[in-house]
Amino acid sequence: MYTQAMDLINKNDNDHADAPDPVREQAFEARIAAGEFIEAKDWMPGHYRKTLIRQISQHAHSEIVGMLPESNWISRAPTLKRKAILLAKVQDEGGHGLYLYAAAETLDISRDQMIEALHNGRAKYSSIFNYPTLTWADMGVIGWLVDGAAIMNQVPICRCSYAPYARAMIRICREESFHQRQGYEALLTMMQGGTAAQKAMVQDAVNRWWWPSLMMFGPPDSESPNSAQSMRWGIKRVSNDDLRQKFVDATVPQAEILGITLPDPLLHWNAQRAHYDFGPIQWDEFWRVVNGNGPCNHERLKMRVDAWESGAWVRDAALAYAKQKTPQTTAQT
Ligand code: BYC
Repeated sequence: MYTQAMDLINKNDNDHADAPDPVREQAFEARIAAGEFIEAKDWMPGHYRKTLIRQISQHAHSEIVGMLPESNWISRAPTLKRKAILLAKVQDEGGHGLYLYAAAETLDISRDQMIEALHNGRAKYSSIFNYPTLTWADMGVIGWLVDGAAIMNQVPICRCSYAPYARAMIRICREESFHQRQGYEALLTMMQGGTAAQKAMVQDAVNRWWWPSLMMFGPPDSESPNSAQSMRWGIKRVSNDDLRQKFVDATVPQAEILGITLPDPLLHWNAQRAHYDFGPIQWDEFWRVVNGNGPCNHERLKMRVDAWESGAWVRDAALAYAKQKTPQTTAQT
């Protein structure tokens, strides 16, 4: 069984973790420098713990909010096969959210606290999920570009210095890889055997998702306030700009095979750098979306809050049932 529960925080050890402790801090930094993994029961500086809670909980929220744009298309999938694949993918994303909430809980924060932070706007989730899914081709493009960007970003996190997060990411990345491939295969089917209208639908979806996918990697390194410390601590292993470049380099040849045009007139191979150059990203748009003013921010958050409120009776019933069951179980063991 997959669990994070074996590594519970040693409360006494971490109660005062946020207070400066130069001796322990030095030992911690030495462990990080030696490439050791940190477990939940180990001492860690307060800032390391807070940075992890911020990143892991935002990652978990992204998975859960990320279910919404795709679930919109489950009932409209063109074939039974595509419907089964999409259902499985959306279900996987729910699972990813749960692994990640469980990983964050090892840092002494409750799931209710994290959900509350999402609902009141204190916690972020990925900018990409604030764009609408207008056609069936969006399902293929989300798999190809959005999950493709997610894998590029998440594979290095499998080596994150915080072991419970790293372990969760190993399983998530395996599933993300299937997500990316099913998206690419759906697009290939439309581009190779589809009608002119279907091909135009794919091109339109690529035009709308390309730039927001590049924004997923976060602001440029020079404007990323968290990167330097997160890289030093091995929470992030590769910088925002380097991951973005790797993604562009990997994606351009795939676009050529698909026969679509990426919507960037400045995109070209730079032999000197041995990388693709690409045009400027509209960072104003990125910050607008991150700060709550994208096309679907309001709708996405409302759906999450409504689902939480209308599901309250299920949580209450499950808790009441568990309470009723507990003495009986204890008596039997
Ligand atoms: N959207 O200093 P920076 C998925 C925020 S799940 C919104 O570079 P950091 C998928 C950032 O949080 C995709 N906000 O931050 C799911 C920070 O604000 P705070 C999610 C963003 O943490 C279902 C501020 O901007 N993946 O792909 O060093 C289906 C400054 O940024 C974004 C993860 O969460 C953004 N795009 O680096 C399909 C992976 N970018 O927190 C697919 C794990 C930046 O200081 N997370 N911000 O208020 C990471 O790798 C890093 O957190 C990031 C940002 C690269 C995202």
